[in-house]
Amino acid sequence: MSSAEVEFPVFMSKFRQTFIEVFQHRVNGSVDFYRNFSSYEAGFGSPSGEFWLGLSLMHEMTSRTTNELRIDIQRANGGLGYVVYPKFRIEAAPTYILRIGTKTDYGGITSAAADYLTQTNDGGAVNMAFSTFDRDNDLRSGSNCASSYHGAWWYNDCYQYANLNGEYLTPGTDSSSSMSFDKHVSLKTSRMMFRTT
Ligand SMILES: [Ca+2]
Repeated sequence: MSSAEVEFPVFMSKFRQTFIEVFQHRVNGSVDFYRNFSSYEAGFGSPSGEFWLGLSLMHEMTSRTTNELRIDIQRANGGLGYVVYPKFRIEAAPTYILRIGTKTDYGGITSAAADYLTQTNDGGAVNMAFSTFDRDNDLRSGSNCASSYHGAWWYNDCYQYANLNGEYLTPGTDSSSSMSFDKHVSLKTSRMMFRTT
């Protein structure tokens, strides 16, 4: 056995214990998140600032391992919230369907709000395809949720209340097209990440 074959499993073990991949981060509205489907597929922005990693890479990174999703939010008043979902996976192109299980942990938001993403009706994002203003994969007939709410998301018909790629407005602004998570109020920051479990 070569040394490379011996060392590889050790490296993987360390990797799996410490690896956290942030795939969405917004802090000040400096990057425009109202983008087309190919932008969301390829990713945009900078990891040192605001960015979206890209659906193609997210699929590659979640398709061979078991991962959990964590979402961190900060409100206009500085209040923090988070929620964790198991079994996070992004399905393959062309629609990049979102898979997650029922929440395993949460704080700073209500239990009911932590379940909005996993509702299978009434606007839940789970099992939905990804939509942008130029790619209507949502369940609302006659209009495009991404266009209606200035976002890009796993829209259902259309959403409640998670719209984390919505418009960055002055934090605290009451708006259904804003960067929001548990109510129609614009957040100050948003961070979405996953790790292998
Ligand atoms: Ca539609």
